[in-house]
Amino acid sequence: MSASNSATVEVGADDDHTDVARLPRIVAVRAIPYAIPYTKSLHFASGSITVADNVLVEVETADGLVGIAEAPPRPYTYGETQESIVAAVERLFAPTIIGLTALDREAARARMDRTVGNPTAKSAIDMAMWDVAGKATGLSVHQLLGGFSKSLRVSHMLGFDAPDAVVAEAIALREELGLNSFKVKVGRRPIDADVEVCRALRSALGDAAEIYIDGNRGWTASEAAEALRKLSDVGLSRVEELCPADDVLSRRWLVSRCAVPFVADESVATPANITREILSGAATAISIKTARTGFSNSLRMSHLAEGLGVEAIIGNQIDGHVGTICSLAFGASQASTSRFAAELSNYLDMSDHLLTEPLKITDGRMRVLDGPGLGFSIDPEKLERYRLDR
Ligand code: MUC
Ligand code: MG
Repeated sequence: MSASNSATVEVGADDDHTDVARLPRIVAVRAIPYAIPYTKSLHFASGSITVADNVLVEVETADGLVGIAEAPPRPYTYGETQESIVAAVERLFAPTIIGLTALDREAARARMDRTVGNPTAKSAIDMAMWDVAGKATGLSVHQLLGGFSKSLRVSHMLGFDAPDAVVAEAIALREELGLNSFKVKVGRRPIDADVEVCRALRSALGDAAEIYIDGNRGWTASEAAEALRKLSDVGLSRVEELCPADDVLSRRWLVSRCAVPFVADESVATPANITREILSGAATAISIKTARTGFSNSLRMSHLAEGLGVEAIIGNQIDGHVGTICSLAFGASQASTSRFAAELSNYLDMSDHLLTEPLKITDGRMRVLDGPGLGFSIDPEKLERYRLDR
């Protein structure tokens, strides 16, 4: 592509740039749907998960290196399904990515953004490109992203259940893995069911445990205000999406009365969303999920949060094992996201995984995998067993 005199500039990487990079070009982008059941399903105000029906995305370069990431379909959050992710990757995005190198991430982003939506499909491609760039250079993605810390404290998401069952789950996780940070799903009606769960958790776990809540837009602003009033002595560290961001004025009213950081999660799927939500008073902190912003946009999200002076927490898109590795690599790479417990552990509820080596949580922390790339390998026999396209 050459510079033109006209006002329009073509979107894409130019040939000079890719020659300088001297990385082999991408020759294939594949989408592999698979399904692994959960042993314990997760229920929350906007939906539930009983099976990890994710899509593994592979980006292959001319020298045979393969970068891998995965996309979790969350129709109740982004409108994507497993089938739509496969179609978007194969039909819309692969043709625009093939021919680029793994370092042409900005060109890839611009080309994919000609299509609106599809955040997890785009993000899986972005992260697979980072993985293959790491493999090509012999460096870990975590180092390439910033490499701030070697491990993260882990926080676990607790779904809807009776108080006794939620307490038993949290205690078991603390005893077995040293977890002491818990995000409790709320947003049920009447609000007292959730209030009781939080109270029971605090009394069972003691003052040292971190407890915070996520409403997934389930309550109105006034229901959320009432719940916060009833929970005022429980010691929540923060609250998340208690009511819809689209209830613009009542959400602002709620946030202005909230004594702890109010986290925007599904309302900040893009960097522009952050600017809008934070500057309009609709939130005072953000959740970063690599499943929806990949690594390239997650960097933008964390830098923007830093610039705006708000806290950024690594959230969990109910990630599978590959998604967890991506969240961990990114979260530990930045000083701002390393400060807080990251939501990394819900893969524990899956009945199996695709990796050659299982993930580990020790003393409540996860250590980043050494590279190159993201540092994991897929077990071909397991993939054969769980893939849905054969
Ligand atoms: C979360 O933090 O909200 C549930 C729905 C979704 O989009 O993500 C999960 C977890
Ligand atoms: Mg959330």
